[in-house]
Amino acid sequence: MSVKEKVTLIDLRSDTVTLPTEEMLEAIRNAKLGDDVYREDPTVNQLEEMAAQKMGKEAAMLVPSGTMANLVSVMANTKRGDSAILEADSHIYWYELGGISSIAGILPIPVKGKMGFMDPADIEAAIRPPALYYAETTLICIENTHNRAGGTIITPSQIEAISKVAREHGLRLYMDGARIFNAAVALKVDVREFTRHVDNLMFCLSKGLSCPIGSIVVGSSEFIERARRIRKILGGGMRQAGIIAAPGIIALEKMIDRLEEDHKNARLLAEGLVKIEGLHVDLRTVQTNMVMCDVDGLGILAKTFVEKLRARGVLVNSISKTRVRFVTHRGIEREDIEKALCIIEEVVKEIKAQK
Ligand code: TLP
Repeated sequence: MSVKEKVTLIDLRSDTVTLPTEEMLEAIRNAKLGDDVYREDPTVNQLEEMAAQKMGKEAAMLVPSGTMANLVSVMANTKRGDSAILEADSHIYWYELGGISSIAGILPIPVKGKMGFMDPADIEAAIRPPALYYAETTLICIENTHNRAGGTIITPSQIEAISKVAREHGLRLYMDGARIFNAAVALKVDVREFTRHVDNLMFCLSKGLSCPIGSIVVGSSEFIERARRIRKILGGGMRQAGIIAAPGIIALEKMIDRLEEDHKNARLLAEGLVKIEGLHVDLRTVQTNMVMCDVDGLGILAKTFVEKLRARGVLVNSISKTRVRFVTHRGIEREDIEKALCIIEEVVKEIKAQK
């Protein structure tokens, strides 16, 4: 393909596709490094301190991915043979290869939520108390924002209600906060409003915050010490990890507030999509940087819709037979949304014409 013919792709598959900023690349080049397994990488130490402070917890630990952050955290919160309550559409349950069962030895108890929020009464009903025949429930996991529900926010008061159940039953409460800053920015509250009700959490640097790699586990010093040993067993002990931490510091300093732009673009996209006959978007779920769109009304499979958009330069993911997920991020501007909407409208017209 010549340069002229090269089509510019509008990549709405995920905020994980974001590339690092020039400033991040510069910071990687200049990072002060050491061996982080000896806790001697000054850049990692700085990032971990910053993250703990920002989240209002005692300590933090850098890990390579969100998946490892969740697995390490579940392991550090439980013992093999325990059970953990999680939302039936949660990332841990759907997209992490069942690692909490195959590696952590945990029985997951899925509870169906509404827009990602599990009713505390349903959680309470799902708890398996200590008894000879039960896998004792020791952990509740929540996800915020909730990915499969469409980037929906579990509000601080909802978390508080769940934490009450956790406390009453002596369970730990963990939050997969991969996109917790999206929730904080959308509600215009300090992120600690969300974190203060949970025992520990993780968040991702590599999504809307635009870092190339990395997630951070946050909690009490004692929890993080345990998590460090588990990270090492899983092969996640990193050496000069300052090259990962350096852009993370910039992310925490400079990339949080701009998430609001992603939210505005997601709104714009959603409002455009609802006007296209045959597509369905539940606007109540469009709270942050995602839009879930049902294409059932077109009488085609989501994956066929995805292929047709791809052929026209718009990249999205299907998440079920009928649903397509759009995610906005730093690489997407208002004009990209407008262009994507035009293309989607044309594709829908073509599909209808073929019927
Ligand atoms: N989510 C990815 C895919 O795996 C689906 C995406 O494109 O959204 N928790 C949540 C809530 C996530 O959305 C993700 C990634 C993870 C954990 C895992 O993070 P990584 O990809 O760093 O292992």
